[in-house]
Amino acid sequence: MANSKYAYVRNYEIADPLLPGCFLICRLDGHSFHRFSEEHGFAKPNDERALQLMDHAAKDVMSEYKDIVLAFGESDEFSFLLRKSTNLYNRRHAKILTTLTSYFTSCYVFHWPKYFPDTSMRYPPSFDGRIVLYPDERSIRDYFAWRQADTHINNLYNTVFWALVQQGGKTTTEAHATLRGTVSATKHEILFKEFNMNYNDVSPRFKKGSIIIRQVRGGKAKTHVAVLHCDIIGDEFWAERPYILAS
Ligand code: DGT
Ligand code: MG
Ligand code: MG
Ligand code: MG
Ligand code: MG
Repeated sequence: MANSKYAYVRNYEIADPLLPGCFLICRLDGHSFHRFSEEHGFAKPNDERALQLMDHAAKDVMSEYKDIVLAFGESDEFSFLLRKSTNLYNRRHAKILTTLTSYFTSCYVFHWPKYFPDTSMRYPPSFDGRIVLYPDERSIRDYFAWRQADTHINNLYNTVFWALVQQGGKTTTEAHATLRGTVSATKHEILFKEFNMNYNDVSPRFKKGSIIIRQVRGGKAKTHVAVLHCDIIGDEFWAERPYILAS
């Protein structure tokens, strides 16, 4: 009663439902991780601990939100696919986006000491987030292909770039200049000829990113989440797991 003359303000809250029948992809990305990675001494080009921490936070998100059927991570980002018929929080845009983003961020901070036992956090990290709706299976497959192709392109560039700097004694400006306009075959060749490095031997985690799926354990109804570093662009991944896009 006492509140009733104020309650009209509630009417200013506008509903923000996400279109039904569409797949949802929520992508989170570390805010200013160029700085965060520098300040916390991440190894270049890839810090295994930092990537494992990202995977751990993403696994926690998937364990908490059962409607996430697939996740893909690289660098400071993670993408989560929610099944197209999800009714999570009645498909309220802000509710889904903010809870996933804040839960991921909390898990990242919560697990930090496990992966960086000798480095205390110098300031609190944050992640931005967005949700994009996709209408069909083709666009979902192309979305994940886009992210994994990005992983590969960036990793090849960064691997050669840091080899030129760390082992080749070039400045960062010189290394950028050396790589400007080079095709992928040339980058492979520089690695092999100048640094005796075969790109094929680079860890699949760095080349392919992290794919997180649900797996059924021993025929029981119980599922657990598993991290893979495999190809997601070709048909095989999807043909083996038709359930990912089925519901
Ligand atoms: P943003 O996302 O617009 O707020 O800005 P940034 O700085 O987060 O830029 P972004 O997300 O495009 O690029 C990711 C940054 O994170 C990039 O500067 C390199 C850094 N980073 C990510 N993973 C690693 C790693 O494993 N090792 C190192 N050294 N740096 C990393
Ligand atoms: Mg970022
Ligand atoms: Mg950016
Ligand atoms: Mg990023
Ligand atoms: Mg409340």
